[in-house]
Amino acid sequence: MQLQYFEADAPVLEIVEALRQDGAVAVKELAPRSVVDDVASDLRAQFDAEGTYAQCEFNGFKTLRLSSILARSHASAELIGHDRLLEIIDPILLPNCTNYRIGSTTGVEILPGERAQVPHSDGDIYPARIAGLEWQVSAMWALTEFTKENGATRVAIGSHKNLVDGRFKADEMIQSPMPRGSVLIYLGSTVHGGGENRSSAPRMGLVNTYSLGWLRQEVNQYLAVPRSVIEGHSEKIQRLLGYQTHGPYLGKYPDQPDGGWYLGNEAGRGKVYGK
Ligand SMILES: O=C(O)CCC(=O)C(=O)O
Ligand SMILES: [Fe+2]
Repeated sequence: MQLQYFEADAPVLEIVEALRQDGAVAVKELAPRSVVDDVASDLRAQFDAEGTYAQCEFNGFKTLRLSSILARSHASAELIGHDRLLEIIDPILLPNCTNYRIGSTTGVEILPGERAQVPHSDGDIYPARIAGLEWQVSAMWALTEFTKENGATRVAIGSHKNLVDGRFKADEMIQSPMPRGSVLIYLGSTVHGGGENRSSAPRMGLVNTYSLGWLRQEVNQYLAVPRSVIEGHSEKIQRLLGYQTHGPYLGKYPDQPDGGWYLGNEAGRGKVYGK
């Protein structure tokens, strides 16, 4: 079992085909170096100040985490709303929704001495399964280089096709070493987990999930990202965060026109992202 790696300018459809087939794919150095530098430096001190809140058996006790990244790093919007990444996600999610949105944005810094994270499928936050339908897609950006020694994410290739007793099962986990600025994309059903950090330096990543537009988002983004912050982001990011309806009716705000959104474009029957 091997993870397929693509260059940043590889044809989107080839990347999507690999993602569909294997349940995971890596795109090398997709992010501009300056954006990776900015996001990593925005988050670094915050990891130290607030990063222990989610420590537990599942996440480990030597891993720092940060949630609500758009509220912590303006530059993170360039990773979260990266056009090529969204072009890869579109054909996975848009057949089953009119638009999709961010479920969670999480900084993960695995410190030296951390053991491997419990293998899991991120889509298991939703308590049901429909064969062949993905609830969400995850994108893990390497903010430092990911190596086999420092805890590169482990993935079970093909596990998204291995549904046993209502859960996806992994036969074998492989690691996903990749240069800084690369992104590992995996389906909501794909079994994966953070790796063991046997090195002497932290491994920093940013993992964002994108879920079907008619699902409850993993994190309540309307509370997690203050309105004053979201107003400073682009329409694309506002829509991705959920400031739009799904189809004409779902998630309406009073007096909002069908299919519209209420930040920045009161009148808007603007295009639905991805259509
Ligand atoms: O840190 C990693 O490599 C994976 C993290 C992860 O799977 C998660 O937070 O759900
Ligand atoms: Fe995960």
